[in-house]
Amino acid sequence: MILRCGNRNLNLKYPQVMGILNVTPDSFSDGGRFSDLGQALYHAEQMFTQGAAIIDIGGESTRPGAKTISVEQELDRVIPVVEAIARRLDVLISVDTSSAQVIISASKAGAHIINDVRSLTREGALAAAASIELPICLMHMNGEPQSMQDNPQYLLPIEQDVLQQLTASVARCEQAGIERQRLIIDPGFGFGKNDQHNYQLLNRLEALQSLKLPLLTGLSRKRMIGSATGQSGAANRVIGSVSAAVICVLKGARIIRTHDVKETVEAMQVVSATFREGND
Ligand code: 7PJ
Repeated sequence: MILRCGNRNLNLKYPQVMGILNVTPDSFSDGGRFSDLGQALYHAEQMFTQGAAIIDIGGESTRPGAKTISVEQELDRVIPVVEAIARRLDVLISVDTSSAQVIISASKAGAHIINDVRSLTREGALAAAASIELPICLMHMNGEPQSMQDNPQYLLPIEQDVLQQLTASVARCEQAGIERQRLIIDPGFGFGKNDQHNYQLLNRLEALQSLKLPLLTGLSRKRMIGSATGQSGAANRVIGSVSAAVICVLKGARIIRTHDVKETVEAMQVVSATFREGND
């Protein structure tokens, strides 16, 4: 129920909102507007004021077809932002990275959570994660970002594939010395999944509760939202995204990753008010 994040605690009895801070020049939904340090800090402060418990900083775009960047470029983009936020805001800092060097440097710079869409499969990432003491988010992905949306296929029902892959990732982490209580799981909406896969997964999301680990979901402004609402522009997908976030939380998710913090926090306040009157 309480996740230890470095020197801080995160209460997962109630849903918590993770605001997305992209420091990439090509992230699809905010188009690199926050690539400069001042802008990044301003956006982080705004999300904090709106009620984000966590700010998720990403320097490498994982959108389909995005260019890979060097570790040096990623460090240059991400670490100054981590340091600046750690100094100024009383918020948890998550770093969206797959690189061993960034994991280590982010931890030293004041990060509280590591969010790796590749689940520590890049060279050195597993050992890097074992050498620090922060929670790690492991995500399901089918394929690699470059090609994952080229006709994704599953042999098993999708939630079973997701559960199997996450179970294997968790076991691999435990074998490497990463304590189970440091792990967070994420089904990876949109990562090697077509619209039908994504909605089947959302419908059966409670299947992931069998791992008994904190569940994070990110559907914010994704294509699956547009495909249900007909909204092609990312900024017009807020209501659809918030609706999906509410479904996730009712099916067990406790961390919601979003671009739209104010709207998502309000929805989560209604969910929390409801949970508070429960018996558990
Ligand atoms: C996710 C993420 C997600 C986690 C991105 C986007 C694409 N990390 N990073 N879960 N998505 N843990 O925001 O549309 O779903 S990047």
